[in-house]
Amino acid sequence: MSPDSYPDEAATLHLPAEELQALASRVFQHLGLSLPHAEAMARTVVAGQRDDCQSHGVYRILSCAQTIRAGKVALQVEPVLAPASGAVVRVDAGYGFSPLAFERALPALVETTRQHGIGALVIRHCFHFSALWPEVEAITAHGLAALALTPSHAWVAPAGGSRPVFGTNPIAFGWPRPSKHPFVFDFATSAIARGDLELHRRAGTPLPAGCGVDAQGRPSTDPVAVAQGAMLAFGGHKGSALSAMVELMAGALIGDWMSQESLAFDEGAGAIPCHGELVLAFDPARLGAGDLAAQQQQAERLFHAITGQGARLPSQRRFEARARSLQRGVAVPRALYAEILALAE
Ligand code: NDP
Ligand code: PYC
Repeated sequence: MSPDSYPDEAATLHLPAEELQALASRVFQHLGLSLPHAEAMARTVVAGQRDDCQSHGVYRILSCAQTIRAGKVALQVEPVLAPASGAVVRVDAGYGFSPLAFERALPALVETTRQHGIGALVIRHCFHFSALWPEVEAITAHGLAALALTPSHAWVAPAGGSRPVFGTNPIAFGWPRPSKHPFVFDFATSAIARGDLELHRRAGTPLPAGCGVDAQGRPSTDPVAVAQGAMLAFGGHKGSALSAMVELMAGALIGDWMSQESLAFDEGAGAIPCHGELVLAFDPARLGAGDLAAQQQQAERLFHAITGQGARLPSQRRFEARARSLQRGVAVPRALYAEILALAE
């Protein structure tokens, strides 16, 4: 869904991932973040850029900078991990950015999931700007399946309506595959992610049809008009219901804000959303009938039935981009690189 805004090789830099990581961390520290936050955030945005996820790659440094300027995010706060309670792991991000809270809680989530067969990680009070696939992928690296949900800001109208209620509310799922990249999907429940809408606005290109309505409720492909009106859920009433589920499960269920509350807290500052996240993990070795190899073979038959007819698995494009980035360096548009460098000055 990204606008094809970076096709020009002459306008693109290729940087080793380590160099981009060092730059992103330096910028975040210059903006006032503690070293652990800066490093965790840099890992997140560099992973997005490395995997050619333009709306959640290093472009996100600009929206994080805007969020910091808005003055609401805690820059030095240490996430507080509560003692494990049954299968539930809780971490309070203290109104800091989310990646450090996830990283700090991951070992406890893995341990509790191995113990109980299922684990729930509740992250509360975080500013959330990232894609969810890095999180579910990190969980699959431990041989566990994972599901992650989070609200955002109320930008999306329910099916049949024209006023924003839902966030762009992503859902990500990961399934571990021995000796292979995991099966991972991760998508907004809106027809287009807000990050991609912003990239269309920056590039001056229209949105695909069906992504939003203007302030009068008329269908529009103008990103500015849709930002003033409402985005639409993907798949009509089905995406709309999934989006409501995300609000409930990663908002009301965990006692944190939903997208309307996040937007109200923003008070027009244009900062990234502030709310919670729910991450569920499942241990196939504990939930199955005791033959893990058979379970894995069963899953592989499904994947083969997909790829065997020429269809691709989700994340295949991303993993191919990752391999290219590791070989040639991570592609970054020169103009974006200059904007990021300017933030370090
Ligand atoms: P896309 O529509 O680009 O991709 C959705 C998924 O479908 C990906 O896993 C993708 O894999 C896969 N896919 C795409 N095309 C095909 C195909 N032809 N066959 C099989 N699989 C396919 O994602 P979105 O634009 O909806 O979301 C982009 C990102 O935005 C997500 O990472 C999401 O987490 C993030 N986001 C974050 C929010 C937040 O609040 N933090 C809010 C909303 C979105 P591949 O990548 O390999 O193409
Ligand atoms: O792209 O919709 C989005 C988004 C919201 C918060 C972070 N990304």
